[in-house]
Amino acid sequence: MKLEGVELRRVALPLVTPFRTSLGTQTVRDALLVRVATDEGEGWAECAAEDEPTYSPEYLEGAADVIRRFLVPALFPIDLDPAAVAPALRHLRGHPMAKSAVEAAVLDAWLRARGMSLAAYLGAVRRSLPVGVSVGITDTIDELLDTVDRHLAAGYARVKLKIEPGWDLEPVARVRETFGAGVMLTVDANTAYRPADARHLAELDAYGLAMIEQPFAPDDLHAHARLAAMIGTPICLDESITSARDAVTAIRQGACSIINIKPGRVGGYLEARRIHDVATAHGLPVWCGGMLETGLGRAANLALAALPGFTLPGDISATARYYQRDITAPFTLVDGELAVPAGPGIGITPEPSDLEALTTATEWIPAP
Ligand code: OSB
Ligand code: MG
Repeated sequence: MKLEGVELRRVALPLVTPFRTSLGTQTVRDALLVRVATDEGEGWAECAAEDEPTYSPEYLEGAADVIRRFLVPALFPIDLDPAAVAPALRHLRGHPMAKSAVEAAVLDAWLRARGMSLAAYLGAVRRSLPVGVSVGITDTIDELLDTVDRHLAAGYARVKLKIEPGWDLEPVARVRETFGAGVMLTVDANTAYRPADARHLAELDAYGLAMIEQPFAPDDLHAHARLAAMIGTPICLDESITSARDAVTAIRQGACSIINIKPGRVGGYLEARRIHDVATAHGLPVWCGGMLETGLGRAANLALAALPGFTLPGDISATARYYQRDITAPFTLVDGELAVPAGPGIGITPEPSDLEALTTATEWIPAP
């Protein structure tokens, strides 16, 4: 398959409610879409990079720049197939979200041309999945309880509360006492704590959480291993894991017993599958994280999350939890589950009128 050109498209999707985490507050998802044009047809993907480099060092304009200047030029000369993309980009350091988007668009085009779904290609074993919801920090506990109540009524299988110093034990205690022991409840700190906070975090052990996600800095595996040894609640790593090799290192060090896999963070769906494979081989459950994706990213994440080792509900919520208007047809919960797209490639394409209405800029990168 030969690359003929690449379109980079910026879209802006207002969130239905502001999403506040220890990293900041988002009211709009500015996203970067990648459309590859090849001699066998086109493919679409979404870059996970956010507007600002807070969750990850990558950011939207930086990702667009590295795709335009380095990634796409490295792909024009080669005979493209999905497995050839990462090796062709390996000499370019870092930028996993940019690389993941380009690889995912090639995957979509290549699979579409072959009539195969991404789910089937990756090795999916389920046609629909129970999913979770990530609940931002709110101004008041009452507002949090109302939000959680709505999500549980909608059928979500797991609730994740964003926490930070000053918003941890009390919201967790109140959610647990309001909704009972039967609710699968987790917390995500997005690196907001210091190693000296370990004793405080250990108090979360009282609330039967299914995991504590990424309390400490991405490069501090040791602090996570120390906390893991102090408490019974499983530790899950998100920001710390950027490759299958990182996953093995973290597992060997006892820094986590669960991994949140985000394809963008780890450089693509193929590396994501390798992390799934090594985690499963070590007996760890994994789940698919989210980056407030549009329908394009959500479709591909559902395919990944249908692999057998994804035994915990992911941050892949219904469209209505994020956006009033998306660039694709909406994903809806049916009996608490989302369907895994079964059509060729990622199984969905943008709706032209929605795409046009939400687009803020486009750019065409032609063959040299
Ligand atoms: O840490 O999981 C995270 C969103 C943006 C950046 C980081 C994270 C998140 C979420 C949202 O928690 C998950 C979702 O897309 O539903
Ligand atoms: Mg997280």
